[in-house]
Amino acid sequence: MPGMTDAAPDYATLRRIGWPWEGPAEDPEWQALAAAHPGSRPARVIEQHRTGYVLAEAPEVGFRAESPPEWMRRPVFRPDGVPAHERAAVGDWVLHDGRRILALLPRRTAIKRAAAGEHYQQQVIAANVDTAFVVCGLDLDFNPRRIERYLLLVGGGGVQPVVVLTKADLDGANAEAARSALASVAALGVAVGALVARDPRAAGGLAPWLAPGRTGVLVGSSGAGKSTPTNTLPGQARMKPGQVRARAARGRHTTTYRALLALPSGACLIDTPGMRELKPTGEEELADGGFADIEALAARCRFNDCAHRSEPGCAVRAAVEAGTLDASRLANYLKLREEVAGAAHRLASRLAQKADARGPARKGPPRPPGRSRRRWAGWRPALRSASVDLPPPRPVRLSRAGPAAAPRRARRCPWPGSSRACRGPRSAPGPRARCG
Ligand SMILES: Nc1nc2c(ncn2[C@@H]2O[C@H](COP(=O)(O)OP(=O)(O)OP(=O)(O)O)[C@@H](O)[C@H]2O)c(=O)[nH]1
Ligand SMILES: [Mg+2]
Ligand SMILES: [Zn+2]
Repeated sequence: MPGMTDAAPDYATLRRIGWPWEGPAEDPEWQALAAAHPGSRPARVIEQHRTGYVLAEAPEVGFRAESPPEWMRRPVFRPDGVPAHERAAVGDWVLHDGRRILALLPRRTAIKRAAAGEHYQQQVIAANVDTAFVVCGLDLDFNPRRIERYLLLVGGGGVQPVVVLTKADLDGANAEAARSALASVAALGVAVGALVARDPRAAGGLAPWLAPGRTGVLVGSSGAGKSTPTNTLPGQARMKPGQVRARAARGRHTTTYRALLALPSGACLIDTPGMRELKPTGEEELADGGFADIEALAARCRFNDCAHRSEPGCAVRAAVEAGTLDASRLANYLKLREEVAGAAHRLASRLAQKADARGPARKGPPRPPGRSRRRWAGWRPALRSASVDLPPPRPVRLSRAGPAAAPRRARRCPWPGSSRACRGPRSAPGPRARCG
């Protein structure tokens, strides 16, 4: 906060908004940044507006902070520019001097999408989150293909997805039919639950994933019922009027910016505005994004480059014919695979341009930007609320492990020499090799 930069950070209080350690940062990259900014303090981004950020060092005590000058320029993939995804987003930890943000601390997870527009950009939807609640109404909003798209972006960011079907109370809502439409996703270990978001007990249904120190994010289309449970969370005051904008025509409130709420449980929950476009960034792995079963089948096709359309010996089409794979899910997989490949191509050419513009002074090829990490991915929540209709949490990985998973074919890494874990080219299933 302004004028408070000389006191040491209060880590016990920071922990209530998700600080990952008992005391000072234990991550060497965080330590190095702190050393580079003597006198700076860590804070979490709790609100992200078009005009700037609100940071917090404690629950419910936010303060506005200016962005670094280089973030005020148009985001570009140029040596002198900072692309959008390398700027802070809600959920990020930053270093500040009480007035201005000095540095963005490395993320452990990030849910990203490709930003709309002519030039390739990535937009961070939420950073440092453990669980993403993919909220979908059991009304006209219900669309398994759209949920699969969300799972690709969520799983691709190293975040555990949970599908939350709302409006189970509406006439015509058929939770059972919805569950069976999502059976393949549930079989990969994704919890799928239905609830009435308006029911005060609904928020309890999310509690198993909101243990102390954890951060969840609500994503889904506008009107799906993302904000409604945040108003009924135990001990949670209703959203302040300033946080929502009345949508007079339909008489409801639309969230207009991303905001992090510190819950009395010690967890954090990020509410986001509804998203219309969900384009992959090109960094996603389809196997981690809810298609591990199809990727495993694809490894058994006769041809390495099988397009799963009309080739002989295609194990994927055989599964459709045998009735074990839904044809529309396969069509969605093929569409998303093409989008991921297209985005990966655009990303690679942006990185190459950036490296060229830097000139020969820089050693080695470019690093993939802002790659999310899974450093703390092994966590499993232990709590379970009895009053709701959500199954218990399951492990993070969406891939089907064990003998069912076919061996992946090795391919060359597009970013050799990178110190980050490389996930291989995105256009087809590949190994999670470490570059070197
Ligand atoms: N009947 C019923 N209505 C619900 C339920 N959940 C949400 N609603 C209603 O749906 C409308 C939209 O809910 P919100 O929670 O504001 O939706 P949102 O996903 O936050 O929407 P955006 O902020 O625009 O992205 C409100 O009028 C809610 O009262 C539910 O489970 N059952
Ligand atoms: Mg909302
Ligand atoms: Zn095939």
